[in-house]
Amino acid sequence: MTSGTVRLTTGQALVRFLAHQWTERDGERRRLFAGVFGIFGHGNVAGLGQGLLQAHVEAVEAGYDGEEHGPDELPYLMARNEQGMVHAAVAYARTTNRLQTFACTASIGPGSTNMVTGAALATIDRIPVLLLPSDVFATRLPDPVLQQLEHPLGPDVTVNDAFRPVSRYFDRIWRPEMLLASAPQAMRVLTDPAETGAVTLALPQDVQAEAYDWPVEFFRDRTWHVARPVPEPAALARAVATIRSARRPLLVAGGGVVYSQASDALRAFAEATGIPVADTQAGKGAIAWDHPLAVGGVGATGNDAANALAASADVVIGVGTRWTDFTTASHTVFAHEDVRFVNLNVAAFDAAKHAADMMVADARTGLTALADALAGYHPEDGYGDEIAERVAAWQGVTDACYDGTFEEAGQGEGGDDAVDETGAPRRERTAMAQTQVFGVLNELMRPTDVLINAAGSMPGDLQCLWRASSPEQYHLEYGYSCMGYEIPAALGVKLARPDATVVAIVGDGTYQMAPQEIATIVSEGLAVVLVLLDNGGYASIGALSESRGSQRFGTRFRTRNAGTRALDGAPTPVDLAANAASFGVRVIRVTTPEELRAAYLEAAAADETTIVHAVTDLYGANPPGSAWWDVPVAETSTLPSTQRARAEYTAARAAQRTYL
Ligand SMILES: Cc1ncc(C[n+]2csc(CCOP(=O)(O)OP(=O)(O)O)c2C)c(N)n1
Ligand SMILES: [Mg+2]
Repeated sequence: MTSGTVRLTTGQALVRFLAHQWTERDGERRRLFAGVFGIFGHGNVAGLGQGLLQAHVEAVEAGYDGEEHGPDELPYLMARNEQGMVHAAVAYARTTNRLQTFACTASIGPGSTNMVTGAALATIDRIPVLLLPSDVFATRLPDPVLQQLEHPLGPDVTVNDAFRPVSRYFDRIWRPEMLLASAPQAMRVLTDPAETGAVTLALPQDVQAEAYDWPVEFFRDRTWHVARPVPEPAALARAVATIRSARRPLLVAGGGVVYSQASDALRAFAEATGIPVADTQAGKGAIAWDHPLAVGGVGATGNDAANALAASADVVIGVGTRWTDFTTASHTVFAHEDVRFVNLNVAAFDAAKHAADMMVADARTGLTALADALAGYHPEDGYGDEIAERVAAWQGVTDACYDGTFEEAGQGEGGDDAVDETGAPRRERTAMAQTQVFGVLNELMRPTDVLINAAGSMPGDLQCLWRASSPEQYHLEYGYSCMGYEIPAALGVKLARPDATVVAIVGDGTYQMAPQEIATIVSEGLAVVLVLLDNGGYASIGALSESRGSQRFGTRFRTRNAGTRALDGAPTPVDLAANAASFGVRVIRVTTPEELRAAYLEAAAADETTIVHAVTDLYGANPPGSAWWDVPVAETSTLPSTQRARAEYTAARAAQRTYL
């Protein structure tokens, strides 16, 4: 046993502690922290910032050459926006199946609260990330300091209390020695698959610089064993009894299947039982798209085949899914009168949803146990043929969407498409449909490459169209569907998978919201591919607005029209490709699938970041929808468009179930 103490500041001690944390699962050991993202300000420059510098300098002096960093050192990456750095950390953690992550250090006040959105995303998506917002003086001697809230009812409340509801663990380190108790608990939550999410340690700026005599033991290497909980026998027996009673079962694979690396177990389960597998945004690719029992995306943005099977399923087995409204089509897609749920989830919270038979266990161990216990079981006769027929029909639709013939095949016909809600002509479809972009990418991307997206009209199209050949190929952030995730996520994924071609699909709305981390990507010398879909507005919200009677109000990038006083003037002349080029990256402009194909091949082969600027059509064509999403429409209105939409809404809501 090591004994004695070492005198370090809180900042220095935290760096050393974090550098010595490891995870282990299935016998493989990894550093829990690949490094620290940060942006310095007065809150952390002299505290944690000094600690990071000192660890680096000492490692260099000790002869660590940079290939392998020093044992007490954490590599530092300078971000451009605090929200972006949390996204990058989340993307890294997700890519490593939650076995590794980054810490993020920010200054007091705005630097810290800029991370709140990232914290919410991490917690909702169940992805580990350690947030280290700086905080006001513990001593309060110089109060009020720059950027201090001064809450009138409680001086111990600071802006960082905004992290509490979006963190799975929150503490404020008012004294250095509080770290001795709190830091290990923070590590426990980060590495617990059932509890993980954003973990926040708020660090008052004076405490960061304050010295303490730390027990040397605090800095020993510590390994966190990431659990694979096994199902309780009684819970397994209940689940098996329910599944054995099913004639038309359907399994829905969520992100938990991917994070548990349970693809082989899932495939074995499907093949042993003949139960088809649908997927959520986080679970897509858990089973390869061309497996005979893979039926693809289910729910509000799901495909016809999966949704038809969902509609008649008598037992629905959710594995590693949170059952969001997109997956359940707002509680309408599972429409069988007596539908029952079996939930296999490492988190009891998620397992309990929809009055399910709860199997609280790791996805891999749970699926293996289920497959064994279901020996001899099969769904009703003819189910397999029906699945094959439905999936084949949908693959025909996908082909047509990919090659751009889908619109001609049906959707473009009919009067409604020619005019908008005000009666004005709107469809001069001159640009490529984004589904054609996905067709090109799907054909060219390898199973080991990664496609990233989070918000806009793209997630819906991808959920029903993307043919994911591996779990790592499809990286959709759809728990928070946060505009601005995509570019920093490309950074995080590339750091985790340097050999993959990492492709982020970035809408023009998302690009304008948060392009900053391109600078970080460039300064780290990383080569990623960003495909910027420039359609002149919010295709997603525009279509939603129109369908809910709000006439695409405020969803196009147009200039103010002095005549109408609305934003329906000329298209805004902002040149996003030129803007992207200003980051010092290569930009290729494309307008056709053929140009895109050539640009992608060039970009994927390049050793620098490339932005492919693709002009796409704001109005689709999008794949046909087969399910509903609950977005309430104004109950009373003077606008006929809204009145019509309200009537449709009321009718659709009648199908909503409670699953109690
Ligand atoms: C941070 C954030 N703000 C607002 C939204 C709501 N929202 C969802 S999609 C969208 C528009 C996205 O526009 P763009 O990136 O151009 O994609 P497109 O809809 O054109 O495909 C908005 C505003 C969101 N998801 N995230
Ligand atoms: Mg757009």
